[in-house]
Amino acid sequence: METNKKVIFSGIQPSGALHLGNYLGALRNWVALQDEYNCVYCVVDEHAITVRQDPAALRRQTLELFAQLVACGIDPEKSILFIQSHVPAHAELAWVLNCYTMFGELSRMTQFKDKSAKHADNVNAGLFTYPSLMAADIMLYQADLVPVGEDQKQHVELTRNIVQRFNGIYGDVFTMPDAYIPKVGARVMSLNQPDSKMSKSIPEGCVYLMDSPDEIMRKFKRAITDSDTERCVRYDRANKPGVATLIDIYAAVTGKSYEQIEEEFAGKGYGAFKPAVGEAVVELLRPLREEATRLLADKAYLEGLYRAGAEKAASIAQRTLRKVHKKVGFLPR
Ligand code: ATP
Ligand code: LTN
Repeated sequence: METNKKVIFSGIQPSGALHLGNYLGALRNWVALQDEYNCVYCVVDEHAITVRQDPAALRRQTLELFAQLVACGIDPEKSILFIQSHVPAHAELAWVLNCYTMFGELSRMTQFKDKSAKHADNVNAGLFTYPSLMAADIMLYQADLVPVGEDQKQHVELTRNIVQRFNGIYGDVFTMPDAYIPKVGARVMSLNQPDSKMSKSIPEGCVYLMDSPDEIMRKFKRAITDSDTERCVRYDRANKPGVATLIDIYAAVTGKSYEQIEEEFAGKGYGAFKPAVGEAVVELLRPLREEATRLLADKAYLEGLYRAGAEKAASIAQRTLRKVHKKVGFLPR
């Protein structure tokens, strides 16, 4: 890694297919930041098993996600791209950090509360300590910035607390990271439940990167708008949440402001607006889907990429882990 550049770290779970929320909220930034920073990007399969996964499906989704990240523009020559379980230092540092993370802190995490309500039959210790593994991911690479969607802000805040606590005891071991949240696209909402974030757990309202153009158009045509009689394209999140969701997506995809969008569709109604948003998304995703399909046909090439990525990641991670082991008082190997 070049020494004069700041470090970026981010991760994404292979727990399902990549969707428009992931792309606009996080991935697009991952790509944009590659020239200016030393970027380290990770497919976090260890995080994914905090909820039950089918092993064959997890393997397939991990490879597919890896290919999709490359297709979206993560360049393995510029950035380090790897799979979390291939670098054992993540699990090793997470154990140490668990001993510097408080039960009360973890209990306050909204993702833990949400996921333990959703998976009430499997509230396992990994789901609870998930944020210490995420902190380990970030801290191993001494990351300055963590590009994520709004929902992950609380986890980055917790990481900051752990850094402060650890450094307070042992001196300057870790860099203090900051969350990097985009201005548009930070929280893409579900097309059919506009008060929930777009998520693979609500598949009807979720547009996947690999959806066919027909499927994307179908989802946008069925998107919830509202029943007011004026049927006018105007941004009003409180009273017209469905329309606001579509305007937000259109703004994030085209770069237009709310005012420009309202003007563009003045007097046209939802019948024209919904397919226009659909078409913009189809064109955004088309080249990404085609490139991912092409890459997935060459498994040997992808294997070569993730092996090389893990090697580069491990050498940085190992350096931090050795330092930590020394600080906490483990005998050197
Ligand atoms: P899901 O809710 O679909 O299970 P997730 O948040 O559990 O998604 P990841 O796939 O790990 O899981 O998310 C990867 C990145 O995408 C994170 O940075 C997250 O903040 C971002 N992200 C996820 N959903 C959205 C959304 N609807 N809008 C904006 N960003 C999002
Ligand atoms: N918790 C995140 C995924 C994640 C991550 C990370 C993001 C795991 N480790 C490190 C940024 C940095 C999620 O659920 N989206």
